[in-house]
Amino acid sequence: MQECKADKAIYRKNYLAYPWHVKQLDLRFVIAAEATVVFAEMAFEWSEDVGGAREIVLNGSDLELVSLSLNDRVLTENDYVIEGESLTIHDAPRTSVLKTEVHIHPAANTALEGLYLSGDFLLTQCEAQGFRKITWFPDRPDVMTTYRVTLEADKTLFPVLLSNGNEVGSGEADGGRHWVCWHDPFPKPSYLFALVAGELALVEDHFTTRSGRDVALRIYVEEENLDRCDHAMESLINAMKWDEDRFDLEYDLDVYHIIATNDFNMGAMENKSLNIFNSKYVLARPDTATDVDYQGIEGVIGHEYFHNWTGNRVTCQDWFQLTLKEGLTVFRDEEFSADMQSRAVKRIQTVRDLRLRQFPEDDGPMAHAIRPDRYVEINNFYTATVYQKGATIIRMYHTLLGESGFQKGMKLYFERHDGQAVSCDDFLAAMADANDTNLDDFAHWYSQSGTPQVHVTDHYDAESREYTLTLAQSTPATHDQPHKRPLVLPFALGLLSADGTELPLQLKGEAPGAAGTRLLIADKEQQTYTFVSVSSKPVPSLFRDFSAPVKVFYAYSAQQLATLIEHDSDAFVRWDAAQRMAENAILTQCGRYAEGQDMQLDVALLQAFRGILSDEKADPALLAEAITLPDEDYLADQMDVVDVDGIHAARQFIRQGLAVELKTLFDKQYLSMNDAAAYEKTPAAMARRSLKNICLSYLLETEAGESLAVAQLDASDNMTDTLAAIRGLVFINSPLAAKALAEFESSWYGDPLVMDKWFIMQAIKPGSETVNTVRALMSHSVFSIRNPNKVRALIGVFAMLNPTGFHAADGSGYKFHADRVIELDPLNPQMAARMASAFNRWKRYDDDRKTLMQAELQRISSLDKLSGDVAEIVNNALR
Ligand code: 7ML
Ligand code: ZN
Repeated sequence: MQECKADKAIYRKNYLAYPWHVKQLDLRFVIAAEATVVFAEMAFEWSEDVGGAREIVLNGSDLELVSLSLNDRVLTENDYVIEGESLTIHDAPRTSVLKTEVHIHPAANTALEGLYLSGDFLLTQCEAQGFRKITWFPDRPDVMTTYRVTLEADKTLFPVLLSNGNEVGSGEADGGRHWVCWHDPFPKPSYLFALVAGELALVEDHFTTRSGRDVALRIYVEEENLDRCDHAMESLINAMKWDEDRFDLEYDLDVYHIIATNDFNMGAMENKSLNIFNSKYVLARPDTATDVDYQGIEGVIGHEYFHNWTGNRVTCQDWFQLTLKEGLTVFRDEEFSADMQSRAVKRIQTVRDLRLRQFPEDDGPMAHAIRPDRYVEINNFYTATVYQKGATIIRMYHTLLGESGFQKGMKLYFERHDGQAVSCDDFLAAMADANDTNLDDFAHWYSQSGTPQVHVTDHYDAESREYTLTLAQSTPATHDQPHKRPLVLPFALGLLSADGTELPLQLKGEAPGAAGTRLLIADKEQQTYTFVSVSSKPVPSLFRDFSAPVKVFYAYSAQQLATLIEHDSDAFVRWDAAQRMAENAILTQCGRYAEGQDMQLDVALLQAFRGILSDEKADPALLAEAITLPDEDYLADQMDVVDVDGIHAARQFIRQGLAVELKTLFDKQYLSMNDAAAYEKTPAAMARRSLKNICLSYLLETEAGESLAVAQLDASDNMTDTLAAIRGLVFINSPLAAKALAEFESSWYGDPLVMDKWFIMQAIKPGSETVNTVRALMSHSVFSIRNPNKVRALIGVFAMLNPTGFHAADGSGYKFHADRVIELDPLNPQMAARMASAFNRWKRYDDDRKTLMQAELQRISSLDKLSGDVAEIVNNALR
């Protein structure tokens, strides 16, 4: 099995341009849920400059081929070869018009890739390789053409018929049928094709672009969701305006469509002028969606909109270049959110997420560079590495070149490549050329996997008033790359005096400079900086704003961390110092727990939290971040052998200790944030709710907590406060939790998105009993293994966000989860593979757990009919 999958690997170095130019693609769909007929007509022209054998190779998967003709001659089985997912026609004329007819079966499509059914309507998902499930075509991103699409269907069942571009015709047909024709003037790769057909309700607004183009903005949803589209529409308008103001990029068509569906494997999809969204990232009303949901919608609406330039106008040459569009677009959506909300809070959340999800990936069996060199199943490479780490690499260009240098690079990138499918090298070249600089060394960030470690040491000489700082960087070997080289690290540094004043940074040999952050470039294995005229032993403030995606090691004393927490000018460093202090405290107690000793509350941490909580001028959202303890998974990542129960016990012990000791302060902050004001969705109101609810979570560790939560629940006029209260009751095992959950269930039974939250609250509850709850909830009438949001809410959350549940010592969590992977695989391989990755880090646990997880991985791997998706994940994990 392992060998046969390895044979199917695709290598970046084998890239060959497609030897044909496709001048135009005409598609006609005769739509019905059970069987849809697809007629395609494509005009091929031989590209002299590419050469090679004059054969036409097309991709197709699960297609019922009805007919195939070349230049109006019907081809028989002797004229072409179908092998696996490709169809080859030999010796095609230099100008070839190919016509095909295929039948496909949307209602039977449970993989949610290609054309499929969601509720009563049909829709498509083509990225990365779903178009081949719709019709035979060169389904690769470097084949771009213009699409003309005619959709024909029953008018009652499918009143709305949408595809990319502009509507160019419509009419009635016999038998209560109708048709609509769409034309997209921009050449695009097949992965950006989309169609939607069904009965959908519409919310409409419009946007006038800077040059005066009036764009119709239409959000299509199921009728009952019409009152939940305001925030998505507002976010879209903000995104359109922001891209003009910040990136000088304007929208290029007269319509922009967004469709919300409950059945979607991912977050959303940027199909040209016809974005398709998981309803989670569109629908919101204060009583149904939390502040985090509102922020998620703003970010994802922005993300998909920004793809119109970074992804659609300029796309990827091949799928190895995925980060070209994704890393860049994530960077853009992060900046959009930072400009809309609080920049500092956004940065902290981004870094927390990177450390929690991407760092472990970079140290596991699926470690890969942001531009990988090989893959078996491309769907497995829509990863935190390609997206989030990719975005940090774009951010480093920005840090190195500055906003104006970066924008110059973007401008040149579009000047050179608008309308093309290009590579990461082309992006780098545009950045370098526009700034008249050489970025060749920086390019290694694209090809090297693993998280660099930076060990920092320093020395202060009171007599000479010299301070030397040494950075030693190294990247541990990963499964794919045994040898690593030093990378270019933008190193933003500040120095504080012991009393917290910012010191000037004057390198030896330089004239005196100003105090503040200084950007240095560390690109060698070891680098030493000597600063002169340093008045006292400084506290180094390292990698301000997380200027490079590295793990920083420096032996901070508790006193130094306290100085940074209290005084540093960089909000990220203040937060990071508090996280470090909490991490040290928890891991120390975890060690004591393992030795059977009593745990103790760390005095420095208590003191630091007292200081943080007493700050009445700070942004409440930043305060909330500062008092959020590191996640259990993050803490696990810092141990050589993960002690699941020890981490949980120690973190809980510290939480409770802080709650008891600082109860007065938590109370005070809670009360001052808990003004009786009516719900508002402003950043300021969201910030206040975030601090209020983190305070509540601490107060729930004290006796007074339960009644506070109940009062909050009764008074709540929004989902953020409601959920925080119920989650808290569930978490502390309150006898009132069951009633709260039951009431929540009966209020929201008919609402799929809200019911996801109900499943999550139960799946996330710590402890080895939760597997039984989760198993029982699978029989709940609202649960369906076919629905990705439900699978993520119940099964994904249990396996990935509930360490003490999933890693129960008896292996019950593992067995349950492996059964789910096996159950999902034939239905939806992409989702099954995502779920299977929960076992990826099995080698980091104790021997008993290792044995249990390995056995489950082997059980999955030995199945007869395993998808390539799951096989790649599981075989990598076992290797
Ligand atoms: C990232 C997406 C996919 C997969 C969306 C699917 C997308 C591919 C698609 C950031 C914000 C929102 C969604 C995603 C995401 C995994 C993550 N092209 O636009 O990248
Ligand atoms: Zn994207």
